[in-house]
Amino acid sequence: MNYINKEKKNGFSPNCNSSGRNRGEEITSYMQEKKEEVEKRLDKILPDSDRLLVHAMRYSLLSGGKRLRPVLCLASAESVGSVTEPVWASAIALEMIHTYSLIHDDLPCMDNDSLRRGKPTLHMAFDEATAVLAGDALLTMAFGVLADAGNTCPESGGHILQVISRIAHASGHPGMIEGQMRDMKAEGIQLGLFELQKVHEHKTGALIRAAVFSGGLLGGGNPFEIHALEEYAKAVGLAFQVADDLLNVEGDPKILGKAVGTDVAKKKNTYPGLVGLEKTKETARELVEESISALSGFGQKAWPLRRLARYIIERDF
Ligand code: GRG
Repeated sequence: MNYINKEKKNGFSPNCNSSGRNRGEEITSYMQEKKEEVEKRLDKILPDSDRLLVHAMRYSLLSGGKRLRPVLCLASAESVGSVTEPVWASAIALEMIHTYSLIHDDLPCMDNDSLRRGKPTLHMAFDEATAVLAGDALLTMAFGVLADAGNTCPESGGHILQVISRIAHASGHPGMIEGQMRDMKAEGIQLGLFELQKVHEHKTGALIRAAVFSGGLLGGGNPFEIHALEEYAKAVGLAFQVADDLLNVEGDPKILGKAVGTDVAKKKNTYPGLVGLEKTKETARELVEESISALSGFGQKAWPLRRLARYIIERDF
């Protein structure tokens, strides 16, 4: 899926870097490198065990995925400073929360999906009660990981508390769960564009914004930088969901690792359903440009964030 016609030069994001290497290739290896480190850390923090619960948690946590929220968190930290251990803790915690949300979202009482990341969903591979409990355990563990980072790095304590608060809001009733509730209750009811945007901002956008905020704050960003990162994340979060809506229409289930056409089948409110495919693609492009403009005051260190914004709407899965 490639909705970018031509790359806009804004002073920092030409197609090639100074060594002539293609930015598209570079972001792929950047993401791969981060993904591998995220997976190593997830594996270490939740080691294999003969306990059924741990086995179920690991089944979903280590079943692939793009690791986009951790990557955004790490890239945000790099754009303003550096990746410290508390940044890593946030990255790991965000992926645990994201995985829990997918497990619960796939349950028969929610979206009732049987395929995720190319594998049977957790309730299919185990059973429904185990899937509920594994999701619960991942969510609570995420906050333990953050608190432990505060204990290990007391000098970051104040910032870690801010991050805990932000992630709790983003994943809880003011954020992701409110989005899920709105989405569920709107099935079969035609929402307007404003209401649809609100669903997306809560359901998917809140955690993405929290990822960028956490990396920015713990990476050493100043209030101006954090403000710019928030603007970036707002546009990127919406672009992500708009792209997800498009993939549900035009994506390849083999590449996606999950079913397509489910939004229409379930009478879900989506951008393509509301404004059509062409307008949806245009919106995706505009959001990416908006996100990149928010970083106009940032230097070369923000190239992964800029390129990730493009990747988010160019991706095939
Ligand atoms: C807590 C039940 C509950 C739900 C929360 C976010 C959410 C609401 C549910 C997730 C379900 C979903 C399919 C949302 C649409 C967009 C989205 C989050 C897609 C999956 O995220 P990716 O593409 O997945 O980052 P990978 O597998 O790459 O991690």
